[in-house]
Amino acid sequence: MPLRPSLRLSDAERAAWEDDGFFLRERAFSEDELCDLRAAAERVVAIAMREASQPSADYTIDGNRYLEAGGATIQLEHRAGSATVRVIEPFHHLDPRFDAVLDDPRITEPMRDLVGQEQIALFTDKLNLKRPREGSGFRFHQDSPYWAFDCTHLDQLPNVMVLLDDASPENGCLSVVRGSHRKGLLPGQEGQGTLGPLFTDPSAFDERLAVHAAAPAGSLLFFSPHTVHGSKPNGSDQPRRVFVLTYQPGGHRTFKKDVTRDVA
Ligand SMILES: O=C(O)CCC(=O)C(=O)O
Repeated sequence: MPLRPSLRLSDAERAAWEDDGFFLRERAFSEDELCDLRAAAERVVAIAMREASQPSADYTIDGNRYLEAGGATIQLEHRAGSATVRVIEPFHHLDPRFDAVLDDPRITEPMRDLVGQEQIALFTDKLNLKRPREGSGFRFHQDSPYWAFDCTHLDQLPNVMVLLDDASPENGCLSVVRGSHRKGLLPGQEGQGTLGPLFTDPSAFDERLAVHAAAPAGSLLFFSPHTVHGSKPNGSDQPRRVFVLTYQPGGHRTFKKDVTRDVA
């Protein structure tokens, strides 16, 4: 008998991955680890804000502001004039705690099964913050269209979202659409701004199949690059902080930088 249960996929998880395009592992990280990770997340935000005072680029797309600084793309909150950070991609290089988490077996063991290879590498990493009463929503989309021009192994880019706070519909947890991954890349929206084509055409999936990925802090949501997902704004007094890691077969460069970050 093994001393601890295998971290690899169970039959039920494999079936959920194929049928639904996602599955959840609740409370994979302990409260002590979460304290540590939340503190690291806030250190990353502080570094990003400091770096953002001298960005190498500062631009607006469809009304949202982006800064290139500290080796990352920093997206600010959508409210006009806000200086609050909404997304940092990539972010793991800004704190050693996050570089270490990339090799955590609770993440990488299931990822080897989902990528379909023993040797895996990081593809991209995002810190997504929704501050109380300010955190903005994200319309339904797939991740695969964002990556389609830069990657030839689109079907081998599984995501894991690590919840740093309890996530609920009130604080803007992710919604995932059951079975929406099955047809691969879906059409985007026309006439909805520059980024419109990256948001999934509502007639291409059944929104009634969307479920809230509400779960306690420390939980892991694994989801396919083709799974349609989105989230509502944070209307609550509680933060909703997460980070999302995307893996790929070993030996390939990351999405935003010409470096390879193989998993140990
Ligand atoms: O932060 C969120 O709720 C949405 C994030 C998301 O959809 C993404 O990073 O692709």
